[in-house]
Amino acid sequence: MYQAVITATGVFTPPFSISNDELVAAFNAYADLQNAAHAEDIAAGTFDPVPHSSTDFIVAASGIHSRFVMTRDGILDPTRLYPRYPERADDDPSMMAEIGVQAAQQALDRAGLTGGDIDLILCAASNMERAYPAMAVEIQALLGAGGLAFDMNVACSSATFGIQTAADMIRAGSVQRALVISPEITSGHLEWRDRDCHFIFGDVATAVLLERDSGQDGWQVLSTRCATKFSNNIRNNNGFLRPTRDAMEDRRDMRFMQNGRKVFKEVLPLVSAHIADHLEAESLPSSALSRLWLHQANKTMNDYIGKKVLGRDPEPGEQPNILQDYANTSSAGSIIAFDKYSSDLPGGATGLICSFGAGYSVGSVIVRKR
Ligand code: CO8
Repeated sequence: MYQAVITATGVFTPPFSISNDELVAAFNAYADLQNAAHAEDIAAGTFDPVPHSSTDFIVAASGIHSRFVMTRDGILDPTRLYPRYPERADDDPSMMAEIGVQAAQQALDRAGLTGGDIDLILCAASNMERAYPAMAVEIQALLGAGGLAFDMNVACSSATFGIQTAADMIRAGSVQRALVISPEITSGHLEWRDRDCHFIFGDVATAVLLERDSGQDGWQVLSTRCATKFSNNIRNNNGFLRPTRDAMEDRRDMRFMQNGRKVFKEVLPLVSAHIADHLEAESLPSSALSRLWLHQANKTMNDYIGKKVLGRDPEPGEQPNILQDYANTSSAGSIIAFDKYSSDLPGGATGLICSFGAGYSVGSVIVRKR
């Protein structure tokens, strides 16, 4: 059996960002407009006033300070509060393919390879821009890659599930070089008019290049473990049956929905136990881990998981967060952290990439630097 090694990663960061203050100002202006328009209904008790959001709450509850977006157009307009992405012609590259290719090209350049060297492309993300043809096949064509390509959707865990899939195919010998690409345009799916979640997400694309191990520099994939457990607490009801419904109005549940408090409570023990079991199965004590690259949803969650896994408070830099700048980028978060905070580690260092989210789903990847 062959082994897989991560030889490069790439991150495409969108050119625009929105600070909490800008986001909250737009949301509060929207709330004021709504409340003025429904003043009589509010007085009659038939309309609940829209409460203001606050930067202090967002920072304290999540650790997020700002987020990157593919456009600011529309998101900060209090009469709209959702982005404006013009429709593209069928022959133009889709948005997801376009940013996925940029992340992939960065990884290829770093490894000194070209698209033609790749024989597996996985587009692993929480949303696909269309049902078919697969985004991955479009990316394969744009990169000039060979072999095969397909899409995977495991919400926030898509990238780690993609790494396991690619590593398994490399181990089995069916492919030699794979790109796991996670373009996350969360801005198109987020409900910017709901103060409970309007601050959570940001846009980005990441790419992970895996190759059959032939002694190259990089991170050996020592072990992968993925698991799922059904929950309705993070849900989106959009899908191909939607046009068959009699009521066709734009429903709230067609975008991101979550019961954040329940997710927080239920996912923490699930993830902590998953990582502990994975390490035990590999006979690795947590003290063997030089770094944790965790899913980037919430700073308090990461602090808790880090402490639980290591059995002590993580030292500064041992469990790097990027969510303060990027917010939650769904499947891409742990890969951004890995991309930005791994090159300083010495040869022989062992680390763990872990993502978790809707499904519920948890994926962990134990890697060792060559
Ligand atoms: N400003 C001011 N007050 C607010 C705001 C706000 N913006 N929002 C809520 N409040 C109020 C609430 O109304 C509540 O008031 P009250 O106590 O009077 O009822 C109070 O503040 C506390 O609210 P919460 O209990 O909701 O606050 P929490 O401390 O639980 O923090 C979080 C909310 C940050 C959402 C937290 O619960 C959390 O991080 N949970 C985990 C979330 C998580 O990890 N989810 C994973 C989702 S990602 C995923 O799986 C991928 C999905 C697919 C991608 C989709 C792309 C878009």
